[in-house]
Amino acid sequence: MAMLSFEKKYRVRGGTLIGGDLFDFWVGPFYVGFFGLTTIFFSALGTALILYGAAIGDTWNPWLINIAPPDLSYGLGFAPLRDGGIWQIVTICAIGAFGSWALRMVEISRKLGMGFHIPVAYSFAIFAYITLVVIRPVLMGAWGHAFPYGIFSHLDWVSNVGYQYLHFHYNPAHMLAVTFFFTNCLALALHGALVLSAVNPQKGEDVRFPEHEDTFFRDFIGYSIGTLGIHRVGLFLAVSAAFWSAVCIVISGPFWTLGWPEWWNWWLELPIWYWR
Ligand code: UQ1
Repeated sequence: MAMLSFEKKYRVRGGTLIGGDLFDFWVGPFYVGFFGLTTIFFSALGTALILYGAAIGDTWNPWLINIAPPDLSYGLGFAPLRDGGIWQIVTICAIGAFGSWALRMVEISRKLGMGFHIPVAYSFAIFAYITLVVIRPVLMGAWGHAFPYGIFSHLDWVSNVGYQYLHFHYNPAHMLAVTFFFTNCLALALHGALVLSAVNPQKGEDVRFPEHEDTFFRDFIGYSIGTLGIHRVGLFLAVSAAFWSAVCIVISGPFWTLGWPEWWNWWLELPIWYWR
């Protein structure tokens, strides 16, 4: 396996959270570590269970394979394998795999003496998933409130849960989440375009540096956030999108049971409409 010239210098011992030197090795370009092994264990077991669930299910059509959570009548108890138990173990495997993946990021960051921004950012995605399949179902008293693992089946779940609250787009936290997703998209498009326009010139042209990037935005909107600042904004927008997504679903049911359009009645009930 070819090694990039800098890899020799940075492939140093240490930084592990668990296991000391025992799992402190690489396979080809990949760092392994204790959490590399647990990632492989949970992903392999979870995938095998999904395949088993598909095998005892009605279809091999990849769009229609469905691993459903237990019926609401099971509450927060364990269900038999064929009755939602597979979904429960797959969920444990998914959380185990995502958590292991985050802790492997932590070990690699420690090894390299870097900040923990990457695992912290990724943990917002894990938090959003755990909100859907653990926190909200626990608050509502049944695993059956979680979403099923399947392409069409999870789309149906999203649609049905949305209509349960009449019009989900009136959910203020959903509004925030959507706004963060769109703004994140705008920021990454601006950033990608700006960097390419400066440092990937046509043949024969010179590379432009941050002074040019700053000047473009000073000329354009009177303000440049700077080369470090744009990455701070990007991280903030991205984790905020995941965070408010989690908030918008966890408040639907546990904290608000009516239609979301009705939530806005507080506005109509403000004592300022006297003159209407
Ligand atoms: C920006 O100001 C900047 O600093 C030079 C970047 O760094 C390369 C950028 O990528 C972008 C997109 C901007 C402009 C962004 C804002 C919020 C003014």
